[in-house]
Amino acid sequence: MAIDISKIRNVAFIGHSGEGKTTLSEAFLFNAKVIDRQGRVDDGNTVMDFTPEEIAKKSSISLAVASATFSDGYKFNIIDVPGFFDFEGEMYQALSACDAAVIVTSASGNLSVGTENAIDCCIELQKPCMIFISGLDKENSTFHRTCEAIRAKYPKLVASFFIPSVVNEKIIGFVSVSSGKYYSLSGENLGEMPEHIKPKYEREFNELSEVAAENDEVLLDTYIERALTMEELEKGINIGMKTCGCIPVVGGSGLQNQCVMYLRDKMIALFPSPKDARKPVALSGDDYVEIDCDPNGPVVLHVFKTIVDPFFGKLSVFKVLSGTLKAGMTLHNMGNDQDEKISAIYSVRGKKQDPVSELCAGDIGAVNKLDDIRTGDTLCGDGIRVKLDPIKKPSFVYSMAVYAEKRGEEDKIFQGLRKLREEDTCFSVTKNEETGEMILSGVGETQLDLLCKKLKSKYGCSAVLKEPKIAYRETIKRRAEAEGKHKKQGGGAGQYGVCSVRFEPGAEDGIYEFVDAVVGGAVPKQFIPAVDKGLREAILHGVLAGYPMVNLKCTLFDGKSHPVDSKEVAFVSAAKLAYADGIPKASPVILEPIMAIEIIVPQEYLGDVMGDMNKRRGRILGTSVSGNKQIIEAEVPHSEILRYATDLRSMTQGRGKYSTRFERYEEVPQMYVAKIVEDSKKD
Ligand SMILES: Nc1nc2c(ncn2[C@@H]2O[C@H](COP(=O)(O)OP(=O)(O)OP(=O)(O)O)[C@@H](O)[C@H]2O)c(=O)[nH]1
Ligand SMILES: [Mg+2]
Repeated sequence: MAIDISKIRNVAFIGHSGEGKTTLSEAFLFNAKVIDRQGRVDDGNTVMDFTPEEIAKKSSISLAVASATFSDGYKFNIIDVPGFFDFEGEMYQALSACDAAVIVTSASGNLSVGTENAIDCCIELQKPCMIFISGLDKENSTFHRTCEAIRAKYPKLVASFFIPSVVNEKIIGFVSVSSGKYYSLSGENLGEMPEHIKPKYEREFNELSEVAAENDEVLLDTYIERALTMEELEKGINIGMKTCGCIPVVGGSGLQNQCVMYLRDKMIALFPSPKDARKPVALSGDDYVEIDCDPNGPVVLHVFKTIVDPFFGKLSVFKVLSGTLKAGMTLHNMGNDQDEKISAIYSVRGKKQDPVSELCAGDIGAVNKLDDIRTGDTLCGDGIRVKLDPIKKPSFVYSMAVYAEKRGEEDKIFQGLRKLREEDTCFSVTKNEETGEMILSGVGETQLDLLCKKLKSKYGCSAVLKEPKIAYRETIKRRAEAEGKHKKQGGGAGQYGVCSVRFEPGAEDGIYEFVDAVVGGAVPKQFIPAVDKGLREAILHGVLAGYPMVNLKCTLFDGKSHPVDSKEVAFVSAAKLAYADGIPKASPVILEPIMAIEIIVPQEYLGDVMGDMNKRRGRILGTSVSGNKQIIEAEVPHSEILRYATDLRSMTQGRGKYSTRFERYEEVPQMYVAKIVEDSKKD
């Protein structure tokens, strides 16, 4: 049956961890009769949390998709997004496919960080959104205080569409602020609203009118003069929805399936269909073009998620941006310039897939076993070649060195991580050439630990994470001279070479400079390169802790030779001896990498974060204001911020963000040298 695009809603459920997104998804799917029993996260039997890791953790780890068509023909593609900070990338992937978002928050009376981040993200991306205050069945829940806490932070944007009717501290029904109708928790119209709600209704209606009016100048003028009509109210809300100028708040309980159908109706009324949503833009040649959600247009798919299932293989989940995708079509993957034959198409329901013959523009589905398709790829049919920009990712600020528990399994781990990167694009594996370590960088500790668990369960190899080695370096601060003498004589062929070298700070290239200042052939011409070679080899290891030596100028100014026994090896060795003798006399020091760091925190954490930076030997370069956030620019030794991702999160309850880049090397203060030397010996 052909689907009416205007009846499709692609919606991401986002927000703080543990506040009810997966539970709400379950109620939603139950109401659409996609499942005949509502599972529970705590029982590990929900549609959306289906991986063994999610079931064990009782919390979502990666986004999950389920399509649900209600009997009235409305088709919802729900994307349940994990709320935990480390999985922020999943939210961006989900929002790249969804035309709107429901931000699920618990009725605790507070504005949680995850709720705030989700609202900010929707505002930034201009995604229409709505807030669902969940858990109203719980004893101490408070819709009112939670709504007020959100409203306090986002005045003139947030408007309640929902007034609970409470009797004996229990919610028995609610009034819809936009229509004034009174409903039971299961959605039956109960007629006239109770008398005691009327004053509250008046207040909320005015609040809603104000929010609506703020979105249009004419409406605002009207609102100042008189109350808005229902029509005007709707107009203001509709304009506001498009730009997050109106964020409706509704409530209910996912677990008890209360008011979930009201939420559904509001999603239908207030969220755009893919046709009415902001058009995606993509690069066509050198220009960006808008892509029309036209089922008769050329086919364009955008892959926003990859799931690697042990039974089903690789599943690439996409949104059809344009055209109608039919099984058997060949599409061109703009990611790798290859053609792919799409033999089968599926509609997704958590871990289950239902074959479908076609998917029209605006809809979401999946293809399987196409190994070369990656998250973020754009696939195009005949007559069009466009490419969407990469999906936004959080910064990979948390890095650990990854080792194989068993020697010889390094390659298995590397290959395993490569596979895991198909599913989780928010980490990288690089080799630090200087320290020789394999570095795993991601968003946070939980994510990296989880990757290790998956390496074990999926690929049978055990990885161990360690704090990465710091790429220290060594140099000298003073000038010193030394003689190196290599002498092996008596019995057979002898070896003889002596060289006098002056060591001083300052090399032209910042690392090493060799100057030949020998006069009168004290070191014969043909052996001078041997001295250079010996020194080049020597500087790979400093004399203090064995880190590479930098900024060293070596002047060969004298030496001795023997007509028969002088050989290249003798001068190579003599140079190394001169180095070993000379450098300790030249005030050697250890240098440490200094990182430039930019930290963004809400004003209230500024003092704590700056104080903490000082304790880490950080230097604050300046602070500035951006919206309601403070930006701190500082420089800090790399060794002091190895776990900063975790520390900043706990300092700011997850509200702080930061990024770093290598700035320069600086001398390590004397008091830390002994520890570095000791650690290097252990290695
Ligand atoms: N009483 C009650 N409990 C709820 C409700 N919604 C969720 N819970 C419980 O809260 C816990 C977390 O719910 P989830 O649905 O997993 O929360 P989530 O938002 O998906 O969490 P993450 O996946 O970690 O982001 C579970 O124990 C749920 O049973 C609700 O409406 N009422
Ligand atoms: Mg969840």
